[in-house]
Amino acid sequence: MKNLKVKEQVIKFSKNYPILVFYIIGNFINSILLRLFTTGHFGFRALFFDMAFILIFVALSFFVKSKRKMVYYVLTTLFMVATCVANSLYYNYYVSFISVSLIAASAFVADVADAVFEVVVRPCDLMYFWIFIGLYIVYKKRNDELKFNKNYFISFLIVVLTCIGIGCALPPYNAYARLFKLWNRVAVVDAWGPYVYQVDDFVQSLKPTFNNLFGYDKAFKDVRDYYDENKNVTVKNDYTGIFEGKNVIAIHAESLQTFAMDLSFNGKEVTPNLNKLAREGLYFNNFYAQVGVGTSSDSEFTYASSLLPSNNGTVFVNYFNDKFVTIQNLLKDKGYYVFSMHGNVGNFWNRENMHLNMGYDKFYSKNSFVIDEEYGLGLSDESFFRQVVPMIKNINSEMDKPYYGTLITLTNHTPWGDTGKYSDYDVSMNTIIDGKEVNVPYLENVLMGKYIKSVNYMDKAIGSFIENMDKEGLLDNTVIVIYGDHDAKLGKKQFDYLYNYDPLTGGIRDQDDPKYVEFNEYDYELIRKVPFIIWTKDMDNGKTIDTPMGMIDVMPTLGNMLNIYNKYALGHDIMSLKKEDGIVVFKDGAYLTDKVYYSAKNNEVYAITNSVISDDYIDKNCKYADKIIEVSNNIITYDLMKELE
Ligand code: GP9
Ligand code: MN
Repeated sequence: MKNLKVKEQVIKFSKNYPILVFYIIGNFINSILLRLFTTGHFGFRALFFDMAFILIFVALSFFVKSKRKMVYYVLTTLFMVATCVANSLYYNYYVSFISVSLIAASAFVADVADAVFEVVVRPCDLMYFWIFIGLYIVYKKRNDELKFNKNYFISFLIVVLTCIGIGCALPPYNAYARLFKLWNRVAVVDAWGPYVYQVDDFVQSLKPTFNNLFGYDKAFKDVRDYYDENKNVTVKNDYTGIFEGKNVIAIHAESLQTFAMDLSFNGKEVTPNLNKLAREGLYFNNFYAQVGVGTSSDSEFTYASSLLPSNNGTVFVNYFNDKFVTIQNLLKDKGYYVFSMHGNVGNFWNRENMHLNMGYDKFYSKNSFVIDEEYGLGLSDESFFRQVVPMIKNINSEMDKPYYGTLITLTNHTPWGDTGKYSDYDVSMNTIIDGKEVNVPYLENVLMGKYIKSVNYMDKAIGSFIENMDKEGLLDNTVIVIYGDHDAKLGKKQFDYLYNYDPLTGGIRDQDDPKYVEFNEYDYELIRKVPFIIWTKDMDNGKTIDTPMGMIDVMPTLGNMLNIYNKYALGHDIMSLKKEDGIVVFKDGAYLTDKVYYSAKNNEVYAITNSVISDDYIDKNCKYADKIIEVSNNIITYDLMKELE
């Protein structure tokens, strides 16, 4: 009887207030669409929170004046639609959800907007706007008005509380921890829905502003306890001090991925120069960048400090005044001249401020160069490296001390639109069709092909740089370090072109084709590795190190060779680590060892070898990953190094 009454009430309400009903259903559908267009997860638990969120807006509308009500519906819908569109676009690029703390970094994202949009905009990303058309049509037909009605108001509150109650009772039970920590944004959207996520993100982004009000003492105690329990003891090994007092040139190679080094087209290697350096020097071939939204700048930060990037905003932009122990600062203390060089403007990623804080004596940015050739984001790598040699020569002769320099490349930045102007590297394929040798385009017309051409160009530029440095006698006492700063953000489909191109049809092979090469979502994660090479002119018998290693391990590994030591490093000296102890922790709680890739967003283990994996193994590494992320975030958010040092 009572049920019938409720049903009748709902029907009556729907008839009387079609705009409101459309508002509820429309925004609810959009939240589901967002999940389907991004993660593809339906998120049963999240449905209750989406509904509760929308109904809270409805309940609040009782307090809005009648004539403003429609404006209120439109504005709140705009907020929800903006959440959906922004996240939909963002997910395609970063495979995560957007953060308001990015607003501070948006200037840099805007600069690479061409790249973003070339890769990501799909019609479905804009589909959420349908709701405004619907609202308009319903409004034109019926301009109903919901006046304050105590019974309705209480009913809405009851439904809101019921939705929240049911949602909270459903698994996963670590959803609360994830909501508070906000490292794994995908899992937060899965469990709480996009609207709750966005509010959570907003509240969390205010945390740094109020960090003295809450959390400081606990964060400080946790971090101190961590270092007390995990004392970093220096372990001497065969590499300790081998480069002490030598000059170092570190090349930050934009978007250079390891897989490109393993490829050849028509008998020509893509990266003959890098391959030569890798063969002769120390080559870390199982190395991953650990970046967040700060991409290039995050990798610079993690390389230098052996901390993970921030989960709230970007260190270079939001925490550039914090104190950090870095390779640059430690070498400067040892009497080095420390500099960086980059053909882009100095304020990009706020480098002009952050580089000084990191310990660089000088940042030679765009205005230190003659801009005589521009591709993509700016000064071409060839011109950059050509101009850099005499600058280093000056430093070498004028400074009466060793130097450490970071050279940041630019041309290989997505979307490689200018490759036609600077590369004639051939990515077509000669093949036999019907007994005749024919040439088919293969990667000529796809993004993967442009990327390969561009990597070949960067390789050439680096090759000439090494040659010119040698001609000037600048390699005799100098260590060359090369690292790929992060993956190139090529979509998974591009790897289908690479591995599953069918020369007969010019398309991609079907999964049931016997020649189809399996390339799943985890293969895609694993192929994100980037190279890390340490080379000197006199090295002849090279060594390849395949221990899983992250950017966070560079400082302890290279540091040991230079005889500098950072007791707050969270990474390890890879030369002292057994292969089975290597672990790469990613910012969202995912990790990789020599046996597994653990996906935090899917809570799934992907086995890399045939060895049996125990639950204990997974748990232990999950705890370790969480701890490293937590300690890094606490140090950054609360500027703890000031206190610790
Ligand atoms: C530009 C550059 C690019 O100066 O380092 O930054 P990214 O978009 O790779 O973070
Ligand atoms: Mn970069």
